[in-house]
Amino acid sequence: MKKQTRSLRTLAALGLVGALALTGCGGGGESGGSQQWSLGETHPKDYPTTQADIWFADHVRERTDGRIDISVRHSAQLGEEREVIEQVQMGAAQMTRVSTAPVAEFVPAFGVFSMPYLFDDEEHLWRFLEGDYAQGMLGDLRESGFVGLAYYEAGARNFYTVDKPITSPEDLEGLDIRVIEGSVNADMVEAMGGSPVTMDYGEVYSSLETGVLDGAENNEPSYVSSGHYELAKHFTMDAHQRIPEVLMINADVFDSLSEKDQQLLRDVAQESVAEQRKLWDQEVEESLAEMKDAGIKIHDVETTEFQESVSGLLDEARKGEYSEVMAAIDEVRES
Ligand code: GTR
Repeated sequence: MKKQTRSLRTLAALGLVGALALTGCGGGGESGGSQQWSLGETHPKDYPTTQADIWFADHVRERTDGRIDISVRHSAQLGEEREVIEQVQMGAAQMTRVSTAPVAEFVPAFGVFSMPYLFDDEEHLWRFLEGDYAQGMLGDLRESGFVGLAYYEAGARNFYTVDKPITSPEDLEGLDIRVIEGSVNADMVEAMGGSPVTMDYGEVYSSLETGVLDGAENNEPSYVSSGHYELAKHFTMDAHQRIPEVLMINADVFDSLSEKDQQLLRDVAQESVAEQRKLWDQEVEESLAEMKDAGIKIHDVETTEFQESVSGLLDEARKGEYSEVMAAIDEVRES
């Protein structure tokens, strides 16, 4: 039943988006006509990523004199992240802003961003994201039909639970914890001793409500804006992951543009990063204030035990498929 509902929704989205794209696809040349694109976004309108998407769309529209007209379809109007990525891959939607976690299902190299305790802090993450290696990874998205335009900030992910507070990895034992798509995320919770449940973001609220889940994990802005804080009132500051977001476009759509417009899209996307990061910092502060007002029990924990519980996972990754990228991340740490 769930599957059927989901595929019907995808079909509806495809029909709608396909029609939208066709009305405007006058070749996208600079000789007139406008391209109408859809940009899929899971978060509500006032969320920092959505606001940055809108900033990007407004500046692209302005700087192309309306030749490229991007409509930001926020609040998961086009479906959950995985389906939206598929739509962009097929060209049914043109762009999306998603977490790099589900992108790993399409381009496995992106799974590295889900590795726990990979980055020391936000500064370490951004020194890596702004460097050649990570910028090159945006280009690697092409192997699956995308062009990556920019990374956005998504803070640190933390556990939150309905009944039992998590103060050490042992507390996760026997708990069903929702994880974001991408196998590394399930491996992480398993290594810590919990039972991972991979589930769409949009299903987490009702699953916390009905007891299908004992908890989930996310950054403060998502925890608050999704309403999960109304149901899971223990929030553990364990900062187990820093998974950046990515803004990407269908590669054929991108290739159909003039070189000038391609550069313009890249430039505006890179410029939107500063805007997104500024909004992000504000939103984290506001979310923490809302959490306090709502009486959320915030557990400040020592992360050593959490880190130790996943050290095997990291060691394996360092020797295996992520050896090169993790060496690059370590190098940035030491530089
Ligand atoms: C948020 C992220 C979303 C989505 C969500 C999730 O932090 O911004 O794109 O991936 O997490 O947990 O599914």
